[in-house]
Amino acid sequence: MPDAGSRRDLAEIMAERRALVDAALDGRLPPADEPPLTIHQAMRYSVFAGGKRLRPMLALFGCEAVGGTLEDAMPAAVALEMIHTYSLVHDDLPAMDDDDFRRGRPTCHKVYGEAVAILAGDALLTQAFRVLADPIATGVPAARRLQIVAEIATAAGSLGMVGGQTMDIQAEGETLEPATLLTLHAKKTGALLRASLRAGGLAGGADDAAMACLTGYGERLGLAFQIVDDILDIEGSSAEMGKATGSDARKHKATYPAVFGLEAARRDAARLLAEAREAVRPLGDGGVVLVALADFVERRRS
Ligand code: GRG
Repeated sequence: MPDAGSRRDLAEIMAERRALVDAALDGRLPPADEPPLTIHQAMRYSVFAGGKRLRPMLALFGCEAVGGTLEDAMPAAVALEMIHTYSLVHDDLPAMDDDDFRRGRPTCHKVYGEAVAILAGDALLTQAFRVLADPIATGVPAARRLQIVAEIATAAGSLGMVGGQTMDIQAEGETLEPATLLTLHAKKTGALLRASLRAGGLAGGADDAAMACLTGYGERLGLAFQIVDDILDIEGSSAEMGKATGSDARKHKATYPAVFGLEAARRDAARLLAEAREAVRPLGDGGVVLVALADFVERRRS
């Protein structure tokens, strides 16, 4: 476990990376004064509403862990945050989770209406792939960039996040088998977190062994992140989370604590994060920030 000093270091590193990611997002989103104004303002409203920027961090740290540069991973980092934001905008719609608050602000459809929120999500997803396809944005070889596109598309689509969201909606009010819940979590939340690490590794030129380390870390961190999210929905404050808490129970959602119990949820999150730290130990010094990031996920309150 890193000491208080290395935790402070991680906070500083994350703040610095966050500023770079936000500047890159700003540069890759159409300006707010570009017609049609409403769609571009809605896209920016949701992207810049806050958020931890966890997926960009994973891509940047994954790339640096295998010897790549921040510039190598920045297109993937930007694309991943655009896709993640689109998923939140659509998830909050009345047809899905019907939430009024996200990232501490009224949700996109509350401000811009449902039609524009749907279109803002669509446009963020599309722009993500525009960023990945931009040849001038990076020195990463074209073959690697194609692998990154495939990696992220697979994770975001019906075999990954969209598939997990479909399972989630269909499971409302149902009692899920433990194995089905694990599949749902792996797809809905885990797939994009895993892809963030792998996209970073691909951008950084990782060999097979290093990719295996990042993949093992990403899979464990992804499930632990979702378990902690489920626990925070029970125990967290809505002020810290920036959205309503207690909504899983209200909506009879299949969650990890509901299926396995709260104590098992806490224990399993801790075990998975310990395994995640172990998975990147072979990367040596390169993996130190990823080890600290696992602590961040364990301690997070939002
Ligand atoms: C609508 C296609 C589609 C997918 C939605 C990710 C998702 C699928 C829904 C979000 C619902 C949810 C609360 C999932 C739990 C885990 C999760 C993804 C939390 C939000 O991610 P954070 O905590 O958010 O990284 P910030 O705001 O910090 O970026």
